[in-house]
Amino acid sequence: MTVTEKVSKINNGRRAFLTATAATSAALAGASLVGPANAQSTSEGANPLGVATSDVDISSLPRVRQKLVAPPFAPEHDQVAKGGPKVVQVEMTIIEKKIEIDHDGTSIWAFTYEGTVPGPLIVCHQGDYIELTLRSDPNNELEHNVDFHAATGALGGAALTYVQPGEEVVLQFRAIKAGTFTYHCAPGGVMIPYHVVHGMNGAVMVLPRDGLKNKAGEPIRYDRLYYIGEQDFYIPKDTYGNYKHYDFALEDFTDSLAAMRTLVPTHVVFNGKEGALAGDNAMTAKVGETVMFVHNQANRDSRPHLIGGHGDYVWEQGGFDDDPATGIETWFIRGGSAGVAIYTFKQPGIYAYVTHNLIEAVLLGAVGHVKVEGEWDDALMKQLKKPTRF
Ligand SMILES: [Cu+2]
Repeated sequence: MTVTEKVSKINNGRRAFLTATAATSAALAGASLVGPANAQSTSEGANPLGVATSDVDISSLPRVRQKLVAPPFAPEHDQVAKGGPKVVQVEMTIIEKKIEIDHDGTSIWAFTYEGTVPGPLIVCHQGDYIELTLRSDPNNELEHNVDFHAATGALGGAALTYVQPGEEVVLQFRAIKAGTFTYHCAPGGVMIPYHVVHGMNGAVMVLPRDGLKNKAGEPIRYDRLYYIGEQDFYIPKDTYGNYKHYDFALEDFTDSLAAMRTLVPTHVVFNGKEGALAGDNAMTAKVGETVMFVHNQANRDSRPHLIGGHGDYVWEQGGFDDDPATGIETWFIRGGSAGVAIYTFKQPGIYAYVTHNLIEAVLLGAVGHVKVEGEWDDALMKQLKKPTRF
């Protein structure tokens, strides 16, 4: 079967998937880019600001352009919203590109939003509208789209964002839930997991308008934010057990599906490549600084743990309407979600940020570092005797 025939077959599979999904016929027939928020409003009722969604004249709202940045960083944003709801305009270009994923030069034809794995973090406040212009690079081979778990209806927007190479589409959705949410490509059928495990996922953070709070209602603020996208890869091997290399996107399709069916990843890495957040690429902080870690895993469960530190406040399911867990050691990120841990560093040194399946961390690559500067506090830890023969 040629690549074209394969794509055609896959697209037919996608249509079958869509017709089997209850949401779609109405969504596909009725949704337009002009009025989806209004159309949804009657069932949404009051929004968090006490304003019915149907009463919002979107065209009169302030429009702000958010410049997306490469992970592990976050776009500039206010932790407490200034003013009422806004339209937050973002642009993403889908780029298929060959990337190296480990120190041995193992490669994959990745499907990316904005050229990075994970795709960039988008930040807004609850009640804001996100207006996404999604483009597919003309040099791409495949059809792509995006399913925002932060969005409501039309398969998270997936049904309204299919783009072929060289096309662009504009989607607007209202961020009605506060929290961190995965987004990922979902073109249909087997192409959904195939694209997701080729790097095509990212996260949206929807902050409460009045900012984050602890259980007592006191404000929680952060000095830095790091955005970690954990990616499981399933790289096919040849008969000698060596990882295979491919010359173009989709060439790995049959081999890749066979590797995916094992459910055993060959690589579990942070930000697209073994070591992307370790050593010279370590995240940095200072003693006394409060750091937010946003951890996204679009496909598979994970157990983030900061070795030598804690999660002071953790929303492991990502929902900011819930009270954060406090003072915990390891948090659980369900596949298909993003969660948040906040920690105020108390000691200098190198911390390892891992998934505490330590086989995956050490053998498969899921290790990052946080390099923290500052004064050591003997009251918290002190070596009372150096190693000596007893
Ligand atoms: Cu895709």
